[in-house]
Amino acid sequence: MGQPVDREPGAPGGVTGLRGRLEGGGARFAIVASRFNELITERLVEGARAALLEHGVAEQAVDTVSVPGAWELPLAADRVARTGRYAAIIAIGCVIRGETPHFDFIAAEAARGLAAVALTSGVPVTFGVLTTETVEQALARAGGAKGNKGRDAALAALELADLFRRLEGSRAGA
Ligand code: INI
Repeated sequence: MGQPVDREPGAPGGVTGLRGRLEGGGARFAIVASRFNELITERLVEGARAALLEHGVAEQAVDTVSVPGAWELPLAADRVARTGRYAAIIAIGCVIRGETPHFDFIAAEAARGLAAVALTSGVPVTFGVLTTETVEQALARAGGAKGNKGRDAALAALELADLFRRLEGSRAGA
């Protein structure tokens, strides 16, 4: 018998609900982070790490993998997913339009590539990659007035990891 499925009654139309909890104990997580715009990405990494630890993940259960830029995130995330060691991967990066005419290519390929890794591997890959017009907008989302997108991505990773653990614990017809 697997873990009991948490069914939430009262959803519209009598549909039962299933939602992951923010409980990371026992699971391993990887943070795959790019160093480009490192002042920003290191804050996103710290936000992600803090969120994981706050929700029961052991310090030794968080591995951080560093790559040069957002372009390299999908391939690195793919390699990490293939190890089979992680309940979820948090991708961290920062692409700022003002700094490159390549913005659209880098931002779009990072997003497309990371989504593809999640779909092909089945390992949740959450998106803590900022795509902003200015450094100020990025700073605001890296622990400033607009929160910390690294933290948000870690919370999404915790939720999906628990959701999938629960789904795997359920049985057809149960
Ligand atoms: N990488 C980023 O993560 N953000 C950027 O804003 C950026 N800019 O501006 O060019 C950037 N470029 C590097 C790129 O991701 C690769 O690391 C590089 O092209 C080597 O493959």
